[in-house]
Amino acid sequence: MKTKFLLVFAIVTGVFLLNSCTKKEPTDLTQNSFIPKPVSVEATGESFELTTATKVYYHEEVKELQQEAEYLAAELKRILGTAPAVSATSEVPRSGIYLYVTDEDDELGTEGYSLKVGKKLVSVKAHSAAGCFYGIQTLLQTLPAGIASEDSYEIATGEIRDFPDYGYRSAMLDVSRHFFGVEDVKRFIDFLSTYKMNRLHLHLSDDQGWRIEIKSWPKLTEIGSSTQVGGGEGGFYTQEQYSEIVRYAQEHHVTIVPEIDMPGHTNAALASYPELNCDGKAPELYTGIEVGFSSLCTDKEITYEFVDDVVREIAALTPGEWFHIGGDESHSTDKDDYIYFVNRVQEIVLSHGKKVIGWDEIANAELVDNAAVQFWANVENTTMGVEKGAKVLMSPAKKAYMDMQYDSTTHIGLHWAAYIEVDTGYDWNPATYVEGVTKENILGVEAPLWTETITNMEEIEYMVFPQLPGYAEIGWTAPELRNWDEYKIRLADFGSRFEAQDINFYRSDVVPWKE
Ligand code: TNX
Repeated sequence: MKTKFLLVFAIVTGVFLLNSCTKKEPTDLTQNSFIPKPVSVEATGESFELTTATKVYYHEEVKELQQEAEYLAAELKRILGTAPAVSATSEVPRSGIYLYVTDEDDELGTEGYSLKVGKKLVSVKAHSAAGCFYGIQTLLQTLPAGIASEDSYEIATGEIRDFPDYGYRSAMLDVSRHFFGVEDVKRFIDFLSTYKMNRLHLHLSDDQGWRIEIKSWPKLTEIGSSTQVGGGEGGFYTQEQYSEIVRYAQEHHVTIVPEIDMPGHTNAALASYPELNCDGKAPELYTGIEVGFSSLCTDKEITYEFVDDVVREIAALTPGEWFHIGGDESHSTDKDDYIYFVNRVQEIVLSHGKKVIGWDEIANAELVDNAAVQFWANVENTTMGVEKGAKVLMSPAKKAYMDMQYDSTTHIGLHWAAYIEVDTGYDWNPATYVEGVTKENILGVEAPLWTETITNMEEIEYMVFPQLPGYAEIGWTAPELRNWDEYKIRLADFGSRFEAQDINFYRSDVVPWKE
């Protein structure tokens, strides 16, 4: 009798235990970790079952949504092992995942979205394809990061409503000090878009290398691209390759902002064309890391013909509205010459249909309408820019420079501005960081990665993770919703995602990573 009872007991507990192991149903959407943190998350206590039979639908009136639906299907294939079917529909489906665009619900704005997870239907609603793409990113964060391990997953039901604090959320990659090929740039774009960043600033020229083909000035790449810091072989993008980057970025709702740094940081151009030098002599190519020694000759007309050709060719390949003219650290250009040069170059940029952005030093010139200054170090320049009517892109070197070492033991990176641990990088508010520069003056936030010490993708990853998700959150999530102690817990949950994506990240001691 007793043994029989024990046996029944064992079977019942066994079945119960087995059940609770195989069917883990998450039922509280608010327990998920999202980066950037959404505006609001409400749970409704049930779950949606995602299986290999789940279909992805998009509203047929909005053709661009096909691309978003296919993107989602490809991501789900990574997780489920097979890609769900994608189809256009004119009606709200009863089950599956449904993407649609509407002009209702003003609060969402151009890039916001609402993600509703019901028991049978997941719907992503937005005003634009970009908004749907961001809803998809959030949906993907409710699922495991990795490769198929089960053939169905439960997603907790509820609603997420979300929209960004700033419209310009950016990172910069310096491809001049060390050159990075198209595939590396695409991976970098993946990093940005996963965290809802929407601009990639490419630093395409500097003393150490000219990195984009200019058909009217072919020696820029024949000579000027042939090396890099440390003397490696360098490289450049053909115009076709640059266009491929632009296209890939567009598909991920990222706009490329090209930078040609001038009048300083131009040794590679000066070495390629002697006529751009005041003394008519080409300097040697440069592979060191000093700054501030080179300048285009600001009183030769050929300089402006050169700038006009370069801006015209790049602008024609760049659908985005901004052109970055650099303008930093022109220590070997006389101040009046600098102002004269920046004034003329701004007009050239406007004549090719682009808006002007430059490092904070350009505020010393007369700024054209709609110009933006990028704050990196100098508060006076930045407030002068604001007084002249410019918007500010916030990239304080002490907070947002991804090439700064985490601490004195970091084996790559610089520390001229600061050591930037993960908490230091996260814990600041762009709208209060510079006295006199308020939210209304700010275009957005950018985290630059300079590459004097960074030579390959693994090193990029180490400096960019886990910092980049934090900068993305600073751009997306309003400051009243952010605090480090809560963020670090969410960030810790992302460790397994970084691993699944094979990202070589810095396991900072200030983040409570899971085993
Ligand atoms: C300053 S930031 C520079 C760059 C360097 C960087 C290294 C800026 C506008 N100029 O030329 O690469 O420091 O951190």
